Amino acid sequence: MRLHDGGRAPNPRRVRIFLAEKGLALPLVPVDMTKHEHRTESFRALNPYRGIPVLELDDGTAISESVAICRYIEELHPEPPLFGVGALERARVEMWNRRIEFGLYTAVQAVFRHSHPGGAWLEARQVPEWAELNKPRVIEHLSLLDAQLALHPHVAGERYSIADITALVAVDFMRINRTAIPDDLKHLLRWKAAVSARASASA
Ligand SMILES: N[C@@H](CCC(=O)N[C@@H](CS)C(=O)NCC(=O)O)C(=O)O
Repeated sequence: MRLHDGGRAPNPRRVRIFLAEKGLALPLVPVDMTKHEHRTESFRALNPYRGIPVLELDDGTAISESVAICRYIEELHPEPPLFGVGALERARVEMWNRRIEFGLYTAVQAVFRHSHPGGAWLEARQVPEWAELNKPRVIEHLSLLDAQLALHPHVAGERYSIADITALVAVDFMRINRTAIPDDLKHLLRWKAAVSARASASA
């Protein structure tokens, strides 16, 4: 099994952190997006959607989509559980992971892809207005997360989960846009310090 990885790209980092939390190390195959290595015919054979990460199994089966890869790893290595335990906790982890991915992460990504020079080649055309419209959405999603973290130590509740991983990757990705967590979001800042101190955060 090996992971087609992308260095500083956020989605591969989600899987690397997940693996680190499980205490697993997989061989990494570097894919240099700046050299368009994910757009070659050989990569397209692995993932026609041309995104990283991709988990390649020993028989050549390719699994893409970060959450699908993490679910596969979770099935093989259930401890520690990162998708929740029991029906309610699993639903909460799913809810928060989707909220963060489709809310905060998507907004941060839109700002990057439509305003940062490094995002230009990823889009057919950068639309700076779309970046501007997404900047307040980032702050709105951070505030929603802060409200949740006022009540719970972790994003989906009492236990560290994949939702914390997605949130950390999204928050760290804000750096490229020079967006900081507002000082008044104290709960979010407390959570960020705690999850960043975990060994997995350096993955
Ligand atoms: N939904 C996919 C997204 C994969 C994705 O878009 N990855 C980015 C890197 S973070 C990528 O490969 N982008 C290449 C492109 O947009 O051309 C996942 O969760 O893995």
